[in-house]
Amino acid sequence: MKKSPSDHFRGISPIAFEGRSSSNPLAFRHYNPDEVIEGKTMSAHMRFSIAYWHSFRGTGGDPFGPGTIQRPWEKGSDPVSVAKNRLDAGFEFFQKIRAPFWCFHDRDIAPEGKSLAETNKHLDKVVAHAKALQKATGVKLLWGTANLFSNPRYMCGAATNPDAQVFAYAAAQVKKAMDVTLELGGENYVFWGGREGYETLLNTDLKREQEHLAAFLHMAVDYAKQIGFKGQFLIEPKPKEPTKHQYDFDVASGIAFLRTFGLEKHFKFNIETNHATLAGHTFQHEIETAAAAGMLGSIDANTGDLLLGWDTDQFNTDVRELTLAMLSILKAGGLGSGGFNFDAKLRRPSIDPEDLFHAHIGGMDAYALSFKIARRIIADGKLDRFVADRYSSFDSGFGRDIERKKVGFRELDALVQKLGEPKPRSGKQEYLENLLARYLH
Ligand code: XUL
Ligand code: CO
Repeated sequence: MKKSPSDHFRGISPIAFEGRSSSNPLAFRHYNPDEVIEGKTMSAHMRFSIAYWHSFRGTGGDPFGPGTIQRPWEKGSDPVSVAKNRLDAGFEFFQKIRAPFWCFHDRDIAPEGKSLAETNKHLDKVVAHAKALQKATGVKLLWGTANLFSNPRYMCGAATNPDAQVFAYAAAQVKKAMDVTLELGGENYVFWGGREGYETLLNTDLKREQEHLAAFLHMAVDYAKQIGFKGQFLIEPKPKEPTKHQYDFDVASGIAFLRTFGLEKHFKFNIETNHATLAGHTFQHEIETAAAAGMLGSIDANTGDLLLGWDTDQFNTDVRELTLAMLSILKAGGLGSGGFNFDAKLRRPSIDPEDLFHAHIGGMDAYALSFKIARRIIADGKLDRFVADRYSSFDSGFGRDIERKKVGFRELDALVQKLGEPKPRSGKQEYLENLLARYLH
């Protein structure tokens, strides 16, 4: 491992793998980045990424009180030098936690200026620093994105704003965000439309707004071609929060939107666990829906709270949920250029720099363990055989003719006159839940 250029997390060494029997809270028990599985290191299998906005910009503030989290490196003579010091601390953390990737929004890494031109200048200075840090540490950019939701100009949306000048501003911002993502070798570019939706239909032309969003995404596709950006575009669905209704509600509505506007070849999905829950789905449901359309791209790894109805962005240590997700991801052939990005934040009272390590160690270990369990389940084949057998009536005879579109209602009517009532067959859910539990415990 290359040496970190700073020493902000004093007293914490790079996290080592110590195995299941370890009781060291600052060690991995399941994630061994260097372990080789099927010719690839665990690090390359998992492609873990750190979300800069939560881990280095989130303050711990909530609507009822200010920030709490302590970040001794937040100093410097001007906002750009503070941003650079923070980035040093960030890369030190990425290295010490053994994450090969990071992700950011444009406004996370550099301060806004008085004009777009000044903001872009700030961004260029910080991006040059980030590029040097990437080179020095070997940490790479999983994806970049633009923050089109914090600045008050976007209060009524960015690409779906009723004011064409705001649309234009958002376009200019994404243009620059794509430039810097390319500059830093980003493997993907994410669109999360937190304000692309509405608060009330009383003031909203829904059809026009959706058309504008599609026009915006087409412009992004065109611009990527112009600058030679070859990374994968990803839509990150979320049903609500901050807007009452978000157009990229879930994966299924995202697929319909992309296909309606001829964008489906250019986009895949970045699926976030907590967003799935807010849409009334399981994490696995969203993964399966994207995979079925060949549009599974990347994961924003987090979870919500069972008893709270908002996006709490917690670290996920639920091995059962993650094993089911991993099963679907592995069966879909993996995430390709995507990865597992910890879009998760510390709880407000978790104020020590060390807490950032505990949080990520827990998340990484849970994912690594789930990866191994899911591989065992697949190798065993029992679950797959059960499902294959359940549909086996479509493998031959008239079942196969149905799948091959060789028969219609007339033929099937004649068949039923002959065969009579189908024999009922148990779905065996409880048996399967017990089978799953045997792999987990
Ligand atoms: C918000 C969210 C975003 C996106 C990137 O819920 O998940 O942080 O991941 O804009
Ligand atoms: Co996210």
